[in-house]
Amino acid sequence: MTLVWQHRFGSDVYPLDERTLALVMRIARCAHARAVRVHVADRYEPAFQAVHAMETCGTDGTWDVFACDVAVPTRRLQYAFEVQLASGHTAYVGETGTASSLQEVRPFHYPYIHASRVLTVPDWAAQSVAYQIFPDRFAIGGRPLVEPSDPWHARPTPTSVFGGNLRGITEKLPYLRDLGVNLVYLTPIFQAPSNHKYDTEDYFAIDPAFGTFDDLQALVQTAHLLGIRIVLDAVFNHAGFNFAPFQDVVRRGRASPYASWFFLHGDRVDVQQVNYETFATRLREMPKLNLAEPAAAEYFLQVARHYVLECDIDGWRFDVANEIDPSFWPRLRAELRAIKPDILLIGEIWHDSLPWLMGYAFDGVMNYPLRDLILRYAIDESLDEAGFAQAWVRLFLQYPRPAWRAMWNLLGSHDTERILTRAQGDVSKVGLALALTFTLPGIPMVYYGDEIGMEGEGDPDCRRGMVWDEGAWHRDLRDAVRRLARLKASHAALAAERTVILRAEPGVLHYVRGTPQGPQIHVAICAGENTVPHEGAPLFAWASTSRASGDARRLVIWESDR
Ligand code: ARE
Repeated sequence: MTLVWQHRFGSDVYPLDERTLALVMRIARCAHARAVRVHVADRYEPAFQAVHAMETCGTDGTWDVFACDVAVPTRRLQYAFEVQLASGHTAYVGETGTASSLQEVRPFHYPYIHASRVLTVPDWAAQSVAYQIFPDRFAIGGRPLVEPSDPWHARPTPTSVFGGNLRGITEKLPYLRDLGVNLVYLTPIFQAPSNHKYDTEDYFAIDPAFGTFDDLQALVQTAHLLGIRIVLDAVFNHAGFNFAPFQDVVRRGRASPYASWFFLHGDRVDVQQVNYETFATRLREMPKLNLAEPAAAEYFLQVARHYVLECDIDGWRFDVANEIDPSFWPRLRAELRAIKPDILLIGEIWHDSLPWLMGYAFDGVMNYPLRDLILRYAIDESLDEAGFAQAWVRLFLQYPRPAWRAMWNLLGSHDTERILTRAQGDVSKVGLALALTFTLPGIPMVYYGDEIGMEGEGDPDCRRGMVWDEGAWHRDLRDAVRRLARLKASHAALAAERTVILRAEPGVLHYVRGTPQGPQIHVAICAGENTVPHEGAPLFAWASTSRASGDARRLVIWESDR
C-alpha cells in the first residue's frame, strides 16, 4: 500500500525555542488517517525514547494535517511518524519513505537547534493594531512645508503633492489612539524627489516636505507617550537616481568606487538605454542596489541602526525584501536586535515568504495572501465557509507559528485599490472582512481612511487626502474598527497564534482563538438559516448581505472560559 504524505523542512519542522520543536505531518485525505503519533529520541540513542500523539489540525483540502510540539532536551532529534489508517493498517514514515514496522523505518533528523534559527518575535507584536500612513496624504500640521500641487481632495495623479507632513501625523496621534491603534507604519519619509519617496536621494535626511529630524523625534516621542509604536519604511532594494553614490557612478562609470554598489552593464551609465538594473523594468530613477557588496551592506546597516539609535523607532518594513541579497538579513537582524531587543522587522513580500521567516530575517511579512483569501470569501463570495477554512489552514501552515504573531493582516495598501472600492461600496462586506483581519492570528493593519470608508482605485487613486470631515465618514465602519481594536488589545486569547476550527461547512464557520487553559475567543459566521449557539452576550456582532444568495452572513464574537 502506498501512503501519500508530506513533511518538509522549514514549514513542518522548526524550533519554537531552543528546546522545543514544532512538528507537522500531512497525510493525503484519501488515505483516511485516523490518528498520527510521532516516535522520538536523541539523535545518538539506539532506540526511540518516547512517543507523542499528534493533534488534528483540520484539512487544507488536499491533506489532513497533524501537529505537535516536542520537547528536545539535547537539542538534537530523530523522529518517525506512525500513521493509523481507517483500513486498520498502520504505516511508519521516515526520511526514506514508509515502512511497515518501527524497526525498519529510517528516522528523520533535526541535527541541532541553534538559537539563530529560532524565530523570536517581540511579545508586543501579538496584541498590536496597526495603521498605515502615506505621509503626503494624511494630515498637514501647521502650514504645508511645500507648495501643494493640488487641493487636498483632488484626485491624485502620479505626481501630485498634497502637503501632508510629520507634524500633521503627530497632531493626529490622539485620533489614532482613540481608534485603538498602537502601531503606525509610515511609507518612506527620507529625502526623495517623488511624492511617494521610494526613490531615495539621502537616507540620512528627512524629506523637507515632511519636516525635520526634530519633527521625526517629536513624532516618535509623542507616539510613545500615547502607547503607539512607529515603524518606518526601508527602501534598500534600490536607491533613487540622485543618491550620491549612484551619481558618482553616473559621472565616473566603472572607475567609481561605488560601481559595485549597483548592477551596471557597460563601462559608463547610459541613462537613455538604462544599462543598469533597476526596480521593476527599466525604471531609470530607481537603480538597483547590490547588498552583496560589503561596503554597500555596511552603509545600509548604518542607515537602519541610525534611526533606531537616534529616534528610537520600533521597527522597519523592508521594501521589495525578497529581491535583496539574502546574506544581508542575518547581520541586519543581529545588529538591530543587539541595539533594541524588541524591534519589529517586516518584509514586503507578496508571495511565499518561508525562507525569510525561519529566524534569521523577518518576524513577519505584509500578508497579501491573506488579503486575497479574505477578498475571495467576504467580498467576491467565490469561496464559501468550508473553502475559506481550507485555504486558511493551508496558508497558516505555510509558515512557522511564531511568524503569525507578526504578520501584517491588511485589506489594502498604497499599492492596491481600497477595500470599500473593492467591495463596490458595500460597507457591510468591509466590516466582515475587517473582523477577519482582527480575529485571525497576526497584526490587523488598517490603511489610513479605510476605517471611515474612503474609496479609491489602485495607485495613485488609493492615495487620496484623508477625509477629516466627520460628516462624510461611514461612522458604523469606524465604530466597528474601534470595537475590534479594543477587543484585540484586551483579550490575550487573540494574541495566541493557536486557532482551532470547530466547524467549517457551507453556511457555517466557527473558530476559536486562545490556549486550551485560558479564556477563549469564539468567532462564528453563519449564513442563511444556520446558527451556532453562543454563551453570554456577544462581544461584537456584524451582518453582511450576500449578493449571491441575498442571505445575511452574521458574524458573532464571544468569549468562553475555556
Ligand atoms: C509608479 C506608478 C505605477 C506604475 C509604476 C511603474 O505609480 O502606476 O505602474 O510606477 O512604472 C513606488 C511607488 C509607485 C511607483 C513605483 C515605481 O509607490 O507609485 O509606481 O515606486 O516608481 C511588486 C513588488 C513590490 C512593489 C510593488 C509595487 O514585488 O515590492 O510591485 N511594492 C513596493 C512599494 C511600492 C513602491 C515600490 C515597491 C518601489 O510598496 O509602493 O512603488 O519602491 C502582484 C505581484 C507583486 C507586485 C504587485 C504589485 O500581485 O505579485 O509582486 O508587487 O502585484 O504590482
